[in-house]
Amino acid sequence: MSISILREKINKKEARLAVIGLGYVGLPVACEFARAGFDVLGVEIQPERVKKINAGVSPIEGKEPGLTELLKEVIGQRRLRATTDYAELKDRDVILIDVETPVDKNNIPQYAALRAALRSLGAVLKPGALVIVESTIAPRTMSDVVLPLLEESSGYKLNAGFYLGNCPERVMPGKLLANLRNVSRVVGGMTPETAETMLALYRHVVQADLDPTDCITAELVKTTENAYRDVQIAFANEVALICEAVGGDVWKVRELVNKSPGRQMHLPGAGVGGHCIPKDPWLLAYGVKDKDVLLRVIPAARAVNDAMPLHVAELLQQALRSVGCDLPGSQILVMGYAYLEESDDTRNSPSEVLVEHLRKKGAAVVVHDPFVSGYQGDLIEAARGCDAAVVMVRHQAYVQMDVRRLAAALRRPIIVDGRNVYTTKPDVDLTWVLGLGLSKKGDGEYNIRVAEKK
Ligand code: SAJ
Repeated sequence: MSISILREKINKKEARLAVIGLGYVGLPVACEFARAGFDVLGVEIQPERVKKINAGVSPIEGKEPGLTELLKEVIGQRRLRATTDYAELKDRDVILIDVETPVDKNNIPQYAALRAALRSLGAVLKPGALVIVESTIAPRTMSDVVLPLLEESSGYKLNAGFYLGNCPERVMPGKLLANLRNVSRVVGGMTPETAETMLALYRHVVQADLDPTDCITAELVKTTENAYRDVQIAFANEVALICEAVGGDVWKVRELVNKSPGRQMHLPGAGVGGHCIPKDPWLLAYGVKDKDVLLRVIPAARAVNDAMPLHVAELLQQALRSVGCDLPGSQILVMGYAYLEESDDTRNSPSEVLVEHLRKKGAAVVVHDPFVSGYQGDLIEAARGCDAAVVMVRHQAYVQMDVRRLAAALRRPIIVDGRNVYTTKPDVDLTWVLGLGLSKKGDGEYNIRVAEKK
């Protein structure tokens, strides 16, 4: 089938779609195109997920406004069906690939899921089909990995037997459907005509800008936009360290810096977690792995952000020592285990790093998080018997709580605030709160006057 005929079929919603990988990206994508009126086949390797989805039950944890209802609707209308059988892809005109693309502990991209999907798809690929990779991938992955694998496994040639593009997703947990509809997309085609055809497809779902371009640009934009955020956060964290050392208040500094035109200093904090920001800078860096380019800023930013949970642990240890205690033998309350406020997502959570470190230092740790199962419950009860507390996530439950009650429940009213939950609250007596990015006074005394042990 020629690409112009395929484009016509897409315009008329007669093209039969497939989504490979029904995770937190693929499932909403499949639902959205089904809602738009397409016949969508979802291919997923986990039989349990397939069963749940075909029963109209979303396997995605956490609050995703509208997703459960939409899934029920499109399953009921038989517009979406899930399967584990790749052979069912043989009659699909457009296939979107939404599989995971993690990096390993050496920050090398792990494309096993992507390669497996491409091999299985290639074996049954319908001639003239359009394949679109939506997963986040390192620059040059489309040309060096996806294209050769698809040609080899299908026996077809690009732009003769199939068409190929890259349209990176821009979704965020908690706003999956909203982001899909309202956030602009970079639409990278291996040819301008393929990009045009991709625009025809995404226009059925995306109400924001669709920016046609080539594949290398699409790969660069996605990884760069997250590396940008990581570097910005690292800069804010480094300013916080400077403020602590010279008697500043990073929150006041940030507020006034951002009054300067064109400045947008990000929020310093106890670390950078999630499924995107810690990973995508390494995907970007991987794109130049065998090129004569020396990267310094991007790796350094990762190092700064990865060290923040350990810096919070240092603040805690110094505060404990200022009252004659220390980490060994102490019991510490860690407030927040998710990587982001108002979320239950714990992927790459900075709290995980902190908890492991404190335990290695001989401290007992009590974890609390209103969203993460296993760590919910009454915070004040959790605080009883603890020597100090560390705020790692800016959950609203912590923001709204009366910090004096927390201080009173702790054995020592030491609260290390890694997310500026209490440090700038006017009614909070800094007697109890040691804030990341706030000055330490004089000879090591902290912006904390710790009440004597109860
Ligand atoms: N964080 C800071 N300081 C900041 C911002 C974030 O320390 O100024 C920390 C957060 O606490 C968290 C981590 O960084 O631990 C990531 O936070 P995030 O707000 O970037 O949330 P993510 O990881 O869900 O990022 C996603 C990204 N979206 C995609 O990759 C499609 C990112 O590009 C978006 O900017 C972000 O959502 C968003 O704000 O929508």
